[in-house]
Amino acid sequence: MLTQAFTTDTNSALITDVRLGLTKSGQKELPSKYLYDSVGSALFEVISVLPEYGLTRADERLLRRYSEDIVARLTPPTTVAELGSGSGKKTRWMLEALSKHQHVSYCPIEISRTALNMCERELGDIDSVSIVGFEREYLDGLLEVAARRQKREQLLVLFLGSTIGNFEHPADVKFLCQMRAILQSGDALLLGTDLMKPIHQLLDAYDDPLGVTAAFNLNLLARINRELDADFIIPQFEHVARFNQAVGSMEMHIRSLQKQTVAIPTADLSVTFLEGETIWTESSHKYSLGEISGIAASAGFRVDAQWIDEEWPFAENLLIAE
Ligand code: AVI
Repeated sequence: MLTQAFTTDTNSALITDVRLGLTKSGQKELPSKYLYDSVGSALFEVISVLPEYGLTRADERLLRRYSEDIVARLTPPTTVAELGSGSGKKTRWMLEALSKHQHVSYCPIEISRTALNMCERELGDIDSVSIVGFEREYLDGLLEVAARRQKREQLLVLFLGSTIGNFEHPADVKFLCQMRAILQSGDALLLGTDLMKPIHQLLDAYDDPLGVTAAFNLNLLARINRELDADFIIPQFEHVARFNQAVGSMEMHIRSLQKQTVAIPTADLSVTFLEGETIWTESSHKYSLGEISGIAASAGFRVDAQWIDEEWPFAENLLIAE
């Protein structure tokens, strides 16, 4: 049941980030969060069912198999906040397991209204679950959820799908620290992390033969055309996926196929691209188990339990705030 929604305006933030990212000296870049407008969110849903991209299915398998075990380790009553709920499909297993024991308040936090709507449609039928969506940046949303919690209620934060890997290190640790500062001791964080796997498998996953990931990436330029009235000619750019060995992350870039100048009137900007120059649009870190314990500890969490998918190396980590 959808009880309420809180909304915000992201357009001015997009203008600021486009200005900053495209006028930087050296590597141009755009924050990966802007990949998820309504077109991008729909394309990501398609990516998650591609045979080459096993991440989402691994996450789902673990939650389907182990949600009862995860719930058994919580200390109810528990309120659930989810950062970046996406379609909400994976969350069903957790909410169903938890709602066998208590009424559940579920607070998805998303900057995409489309994703929030999908999530509310997907999960709105579960008995004993009330949904309050927050159209917010993750930490702003979490602050609001934390402020509304009842005394003695445990907060369980779901941060699934290895979205943490999209924060470039050490921003991932900084983000976990900021999250920890909002939580109380004993609160829980269920953190999904994609694990390191053979590089050829990663390259296929991030540059699939159907070109869905390419469309997902290039949509960022199309979005800037739509929202900031820019004149990117999309076929003059191409999607690039590469593995950065030094940091253990997959990267997505958008490469300019020729020298060209693009006008972005709403941002009061004109940007020249050299032939072959790229815009860095996403990092996706692939963790080792040791690394996960390390980042958890430096952010003030202990690893309570881990569940690992063998088919597509991926870990679900239950972290408890110390
Ligand atoms: C959402 N995030 C964890 C995905 C990833 O794998 O890093 C986004 C994605 N980028 C390309 N394909 C999927």
